[in-house]
Amino acid sequence: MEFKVLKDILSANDQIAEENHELLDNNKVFAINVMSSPGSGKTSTILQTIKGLKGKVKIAVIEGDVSSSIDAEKISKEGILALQINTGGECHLDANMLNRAINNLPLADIDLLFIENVGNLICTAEFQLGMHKNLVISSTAEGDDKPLKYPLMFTVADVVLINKMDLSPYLNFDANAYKNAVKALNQRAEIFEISCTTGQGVDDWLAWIKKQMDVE
Ligand SMILES: Nc1nc2c(ncn2[C@@H]2O[C@H](COP(=O)(O)OP(=O)(O)O)[C@@H](O)[C@H]2O)c(=O)[nH]1
Ligand SMILES: [Mg+2]
Repeated sequence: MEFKVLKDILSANDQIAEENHELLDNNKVFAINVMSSPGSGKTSTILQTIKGLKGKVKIAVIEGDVSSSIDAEKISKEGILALQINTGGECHLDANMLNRAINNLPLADIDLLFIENVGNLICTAEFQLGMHKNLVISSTAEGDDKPLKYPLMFTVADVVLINKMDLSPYLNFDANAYKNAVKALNQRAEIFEISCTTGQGVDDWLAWIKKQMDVE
């Protein structure tokens, strides 16, 4: 019974996710759903991307958090449109929340839309939002076993970033073990090693986005 209820909720969600996808496509907005555990570097990655693509692409950000608008304020300070969704306790964004948010955005003036999902590696992966790509971020400080512990997250990823590479000399993060674990779940996802603090590897990540969006 419980299973059936969950299935019904998910199929209703998927229908709205399809609507979201169509709405974004009709307005030529490329949208990325950013997922990770709290503190891996979602906001930092979005800020680095804004810095790298400013003047080339028009960016907007939807911030999903259980509460507060701290991240939306950080984005707004860069002169970028940021919309905050507070889930009020829910551990993930769903397609309906996104539908309301994107209907409140000036889509015709946006090329690239980031969705910063609620920080966790479990339920965020279960809810389709209708975005174009799923970005999953891990940081070296979390350990290299996350793909083994949270397989669904890494199965739905289209691209994976290993952030905080500047800290790796102080940690025992085995990048090869991590990458092999991701590849065992998902052959499709490209993996980049970056540091939002030093800027290491960020150009490779920016090149990936530019390729997806077909911009120079
Ligand atoms: N050393 C180091 N710290 C980082 C890096 N990226 C982010 N941080 C720090 O990690 C903390 C969490 O980052 P944040 O982007 O807010 O993570 P979020 O919760 O996933 O959005 C902040 O204090 C950042 O300054 C990095 O590459 N290296
Ligand atoms: Mg954040």
